Amino acid sequence: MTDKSSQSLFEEALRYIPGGVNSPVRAFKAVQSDPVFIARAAGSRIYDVEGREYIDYVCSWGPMILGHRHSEVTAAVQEAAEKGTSYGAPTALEVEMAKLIVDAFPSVELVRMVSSGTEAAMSAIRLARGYTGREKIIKFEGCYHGHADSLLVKAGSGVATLGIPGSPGIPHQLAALTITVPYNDTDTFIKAIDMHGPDLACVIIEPVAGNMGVILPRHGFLETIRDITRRYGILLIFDEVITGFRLTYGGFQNLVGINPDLTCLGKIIGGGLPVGAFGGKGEIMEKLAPSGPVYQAGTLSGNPMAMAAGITTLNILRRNEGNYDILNTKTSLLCNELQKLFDHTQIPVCINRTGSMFTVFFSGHEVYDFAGAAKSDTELYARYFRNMLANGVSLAPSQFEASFLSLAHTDEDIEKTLDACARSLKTL
Ligand code: KE4
Repeated sequence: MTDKSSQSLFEEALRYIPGGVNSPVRAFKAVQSDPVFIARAAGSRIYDVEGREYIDYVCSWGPMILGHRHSEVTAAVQEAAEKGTSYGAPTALEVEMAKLIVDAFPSVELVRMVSSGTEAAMSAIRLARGYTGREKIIKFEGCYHGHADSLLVKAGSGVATLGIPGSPGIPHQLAALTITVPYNDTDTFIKAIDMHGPDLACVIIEPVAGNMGVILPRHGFLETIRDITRRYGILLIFDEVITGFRLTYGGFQNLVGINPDLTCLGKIIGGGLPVGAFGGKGEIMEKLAPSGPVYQAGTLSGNPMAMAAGITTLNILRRNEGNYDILNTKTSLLCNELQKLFDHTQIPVCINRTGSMFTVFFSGHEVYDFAGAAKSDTELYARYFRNMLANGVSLAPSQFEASFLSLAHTDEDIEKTLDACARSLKTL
């Protein structure tokens, strides 16, 4: 373990890494803090380089559903490493992972492994464009599908109009092919279809949004999207990078009985190692090289260590169907008790939860789209985050992220979290 502090490590990191981090949200800018450098983790806890212990609700942004350093996952990775770390050739592990995914997702007949959620979404969109011969896509405001150019696009001037770059470096011509629609806004979605339907290759959506904070689809929203896209020959892509194996042993699609044409996965299926996947109908997936003309590739796709970690994680989730009830019950208890604490202090919050993912929005209104999420008091969230961190609880360092429970979170963890919250609210 390093003998350096988070502060000294951050100062050094800034000399070699843009912003001192390898992914922006870790810089804690949204909560006006300097980042905490983590030395190790086990179960529901993470430990910073100065030895401080935190109850962890980030869970590496979703993958650690079993908790950190699960003994069987660690052993599987060690065993895989003993055989070498990468071959650049097919392995039995990739077949086993593919079979697990196909067996868990009725909508998935073939699946391709990649190394990140960004790759999964980027590749799924290229496949949709190649399969349909069309170029435009629809995404939803506040949904995040990784940082591929076509997806870092924000709504144009009017609603459902052609997109504009959401970041420097994205060609306007490309951004213009992405139409952004408000989440849960069926009328505007239909308007966008009326305007662009014959030119649309796909619609991509987080069936439960996690990247503007947790936002659930309103009744009929997803069903309408599925019905209309089917009628227009537009591929429907469910981005289940977060929700895949988070809410049930499969996807949110299993719970709502909707079959998208393509599904993106990541996070949990890698057990904490770099992973992504996209899969769907065989006739679509067969268009991918080498069976078809749509090119997609990856040096470390299906990496044996990532497969070993992911397969072990999925097998543990699968062998006890009660796991999801445990996760849901614990998260429901936590959120209900958090609500009571906030109600007691008259601080208006909207707590959105499904399964073991949740967000405390510092807003007095129901939050059902990005505009609503954006009305949250992010300053207050930042103060809450800092107080909770000081009280030994690690939450998502942004109002617009999801927090997660793992199977390692105990009733004692929940109690300690509620105590930390009560103390944190006193000095908010
Ligand atoms: P990655 O490329 O970060 O593996 O996955 C991109 C991605 C795709 N789809 C969804 C629904 C996602 O949530 C993500 C990534 N999630 C963020 C957190 N909300 C990753 C954390 C980060 O960017 O550091």
